[in-house]
Amino acid sequence: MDKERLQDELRIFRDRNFLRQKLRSSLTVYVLLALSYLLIVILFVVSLSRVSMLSSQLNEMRKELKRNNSSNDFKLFPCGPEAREWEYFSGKCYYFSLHATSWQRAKELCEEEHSFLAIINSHAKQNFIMYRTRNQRFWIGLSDRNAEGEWKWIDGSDSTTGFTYWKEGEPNNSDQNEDCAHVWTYGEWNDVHCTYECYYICEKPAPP
Ligand SMILES: *[C@@H]1O[C@H](CO)[C@@H](O)[C@H](O)[C@H]1NC(C)=O
Ligand SMILES: *[C@@H]1O[C@H](CO)[C@@H](O)[C@H](O)[C@H]1NC(C)=O
Ligand SMILES: *[C@@H]1O[C@H](CO)[C@@H](O)[C@H](O)[C@H]1NC(C)=O
Ligand SMILES: [Ca+2]
Ligand SMILES: [Ca+2]
Repeated sequence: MDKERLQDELRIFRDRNFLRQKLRSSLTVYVLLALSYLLIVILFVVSLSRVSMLSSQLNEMRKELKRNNSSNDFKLFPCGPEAREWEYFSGKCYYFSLHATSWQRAKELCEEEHSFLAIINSHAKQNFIMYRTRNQRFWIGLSDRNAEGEWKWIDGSDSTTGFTYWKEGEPNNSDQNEDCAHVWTYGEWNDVHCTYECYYICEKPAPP
């Protein structure tokens, strides 16, 4: 009788022990699982930040390359690689039109491009324009529309006191109706009626 009870108690004790052990081991598994989740999360965050760092570095490099490229382009095209129809000369940009129009319309077209009809105030500029216009008629920013015989540049400056390059016998105000100036053969200037249609030259400062 006593022996049987002893054996029973022993069995209960063993079962309890077994249960405790089982509990302990599953706890360890949970802890390990939690730890590995944490590790994965940390690794993920770290690699994400590395990737974003790398991509921002790449972006910077790409920007620098672009900047380098565009500074090279600006050496070749000082008026801007996207505005190659503008020709650079001595700190200014010039546009030589491909269409003929009246002086007033030419003035407006230049203004639409944030520029103005060319002002020729030096021999160097006169030469540049002469070579470029090749004996064709091109409007310049010179007129006596406001007062007959008072030739003024489009910026208001008086042309009679500064550089001039009139063709001999010009301005002749033919038919009392020639108030706008253009360059012509040998780049020499002539007055003609302002509704005459010819090419035109726009001018603006070169970009910094
Ligand atoms: C850009 O040009 C500068 C010098 O002009 C040079 O030091 C730099 O390495 C260049 N950058 C790239 C990305 O080529
Ligand atoms: C820089 O210019 C070269 C050729 O001049 C071109 O092959 C390259 O794609 C350009 N790079 C960028 C970032 O614009
Ligand atoms: C006056 O100038 C015009 C050009 O604008 C020319 O055709 C004409 O022959 C000139 N007249 C005289 C008298 O020189
Ligand atoms: Ca006139
Ligand atoms: Ca004339």
